[in-house]
Amino acid sequence: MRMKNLVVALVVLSAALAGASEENLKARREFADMRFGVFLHWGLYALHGQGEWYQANRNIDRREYAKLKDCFNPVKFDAKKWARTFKEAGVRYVTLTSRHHEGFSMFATKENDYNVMTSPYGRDIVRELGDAVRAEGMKFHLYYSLVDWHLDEYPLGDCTNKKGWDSSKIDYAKYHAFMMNQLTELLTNYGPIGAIWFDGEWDHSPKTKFDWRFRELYDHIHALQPACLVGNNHHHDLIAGEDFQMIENTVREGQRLNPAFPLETCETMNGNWGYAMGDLDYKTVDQLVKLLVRNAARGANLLINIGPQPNGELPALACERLAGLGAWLKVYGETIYGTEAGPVFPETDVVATVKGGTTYLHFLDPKRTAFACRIPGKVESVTAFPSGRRVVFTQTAEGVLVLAPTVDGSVPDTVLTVKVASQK
Ligand code: FHN
Repeated sequence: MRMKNLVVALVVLSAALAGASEENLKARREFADMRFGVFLHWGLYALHGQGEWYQANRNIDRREYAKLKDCFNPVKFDAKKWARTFKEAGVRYVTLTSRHHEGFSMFATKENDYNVMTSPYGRDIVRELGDAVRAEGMKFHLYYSLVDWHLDEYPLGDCTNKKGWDSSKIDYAKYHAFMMNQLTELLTNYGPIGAIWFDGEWDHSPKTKFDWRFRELYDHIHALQPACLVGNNHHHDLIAGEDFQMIENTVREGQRLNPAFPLETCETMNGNWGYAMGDLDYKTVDQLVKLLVRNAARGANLLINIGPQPNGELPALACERLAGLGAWLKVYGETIYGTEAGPVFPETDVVATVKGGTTYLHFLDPKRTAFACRIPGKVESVTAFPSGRRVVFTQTAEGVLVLAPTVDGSVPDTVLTVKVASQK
């Protein structure tokens, strides 16, 4: 059975076991084709300009921290402008923190008043961004924290800031109901949500065997929106009810992955998730292109993170990098979107993506002058991408393809298109 058929069979089998709906399976396939998303970590923490863990890292009393709500007023936020920036960058979906560990909701929740509607800004950021993103033809996903550094009911975990906590009020049943209700709000009031991205399971170490009651959360999401994908940043194998796997920071050799499920890896564009005014150490466009290509070659979407500023603007450096990625994708997108993982060439800087009978070889080292690799099937032609110029090749009886590629040092990635004869 060919690789693609095997993957499809595994998807159908695992879906049957997990009871995934047709809409959900379709959404998984579409998600797997997207390859490029933007992650947005935005909340009260932007006001400090020191990342989203500021409250916990500095052990700030949560009642003092909560006063930031009265200063949240990102007057320069323009959802349509953000959405155009992402669209131009070739982004296919946007994942926004609806509520991060600090507990502040970026939407009009009725569950508590620690939310954007009671801040001076008083506008529903989830609604505005969701509408704008969908209007540009992209999908809208929501990050949702399992950890809450504000609510008394949240059961203190290993990483939780304990200052200002009344631990006599801890009540997971109540907190679980709070999450269920907020998920109802998010999945009934904001149009189609492409995915819910859970984060924070690691706050309770496996030793404590804390029961998050995930299945109830997952089933609730699927009951409200069957096509909404569920992912959980728990850093271990998928559990029943999850629809995609995620890895924080790039996929590495030897990581255990389940080929039956779409894969996403998230990465910071600088060194922080939330806005950090002291961190201008952004990856270059060249590095970001390589990251995107390496992820695609492993069958993963890249979810690249930006921390929006407290005034409501995206950092200029982030926009510049997005524009660079967009310019690259306009030319090379065909070799990334809708592709699958290609053959692996260990210990080389050459990676591959595959679409049907076409293999795209990506040469990521500008100094490489020759290359030999094993390509499954009989090679019919090799051409430079995008020029279409013919490249001389030989293929041995053992199926080894020998090339003398002209690597163009002025681009981050020299691509060759290898067409393989269809197999009967
Ligand atoms: O604690 C969070 C962190 O702030 C950020 O949201 C990242 C994104 O993957 N996830 C957690 C750390 O694993």
